[in-house]
Amino acid sequence: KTVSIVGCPFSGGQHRVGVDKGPIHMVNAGLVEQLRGLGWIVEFDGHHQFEDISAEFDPPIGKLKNPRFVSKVTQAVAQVVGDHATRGSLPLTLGGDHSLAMGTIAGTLSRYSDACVIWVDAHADINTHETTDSGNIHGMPLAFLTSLSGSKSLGNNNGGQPVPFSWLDSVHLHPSRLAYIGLRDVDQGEKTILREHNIAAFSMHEIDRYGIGSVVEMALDRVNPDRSKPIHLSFDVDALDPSVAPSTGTPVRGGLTFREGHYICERLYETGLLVAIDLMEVNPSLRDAADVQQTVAVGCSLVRAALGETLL
Ligand code: DIR
Ligand code: MN
Ligand code: MN
Ligand code: MN
Repeated sequence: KTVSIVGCPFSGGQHRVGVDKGPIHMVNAGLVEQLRGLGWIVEFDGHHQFEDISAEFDPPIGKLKNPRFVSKVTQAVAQVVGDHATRGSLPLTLGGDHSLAMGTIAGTLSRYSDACVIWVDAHADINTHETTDSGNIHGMPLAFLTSLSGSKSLGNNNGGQPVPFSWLDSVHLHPSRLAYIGLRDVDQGEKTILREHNIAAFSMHEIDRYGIGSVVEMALDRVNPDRSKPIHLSFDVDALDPSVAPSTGTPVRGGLTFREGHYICERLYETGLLVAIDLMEVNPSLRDAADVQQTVAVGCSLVRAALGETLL
């Protein structure tokens, strides 16, 4: 069993500097050795170098900020993740902001067209080009993946260059293949989308009511009833309570406990169906050194749980 670490020092999907340093900190904290300790063959040949497109050449399209840069980076990530998956290795993508999941999930779908997605986050990240308030693309990846947004919604003029996100036009994650766990800061337009598309969404309210054990089974029952389809786990560290993972760009109180976060990862590993993992939005520039160290350590620990670390 081989895991391929895809380090993505990218922050163009949101405005806070520092989230691009998340993957470097996680690797420096010893993640490669930790995963080898679990019996994995670990491939890691350095973090990805993304060719910058400066703001001057990347003005907003509609409300979307840095559209060309995000499109270019996520297209490259889709290729890398897809290649690892095709070789039979498990891609582990370290972010970086969550717009990267456009690339990771597109990559997973290129190898496993029937894959489902478990999205663990305080936020739904499914704003469209129309519903987004912030224009930050890290709040939008699922709209592009489900084709609620696409290059066609961005017009057809990009100075002779392909319109951003045209590479995603052929990618369609069906909304019935998506389940959320941990939501608690969902925009009004996103609530409408979740309802209209009948997307499986388990917020902190459901976790309080049923407990995390039941919620994970309920989520799997919706997207993977026979426990037979490949699973892509996309984990935004802000799903955890800010007391557990303080160093992240958009913390929201009332989040997952340390154990609830780890339980999700442990249970998904246990299914034997995990084919790709994302660990996103660790920002080592926010809060003090102890908070950063704690957040990075929790990120590594979630990854270990998703790759088979057990308590006994
Ligand atoms: C908000 C915040 N819904 C937006 N999203 C965040 O900008 O669209 N996602 N922080 O992780
Ligand atoms: Mn997110
Ligand atoms: Mn989030
Ligand atoms: Mn599409």
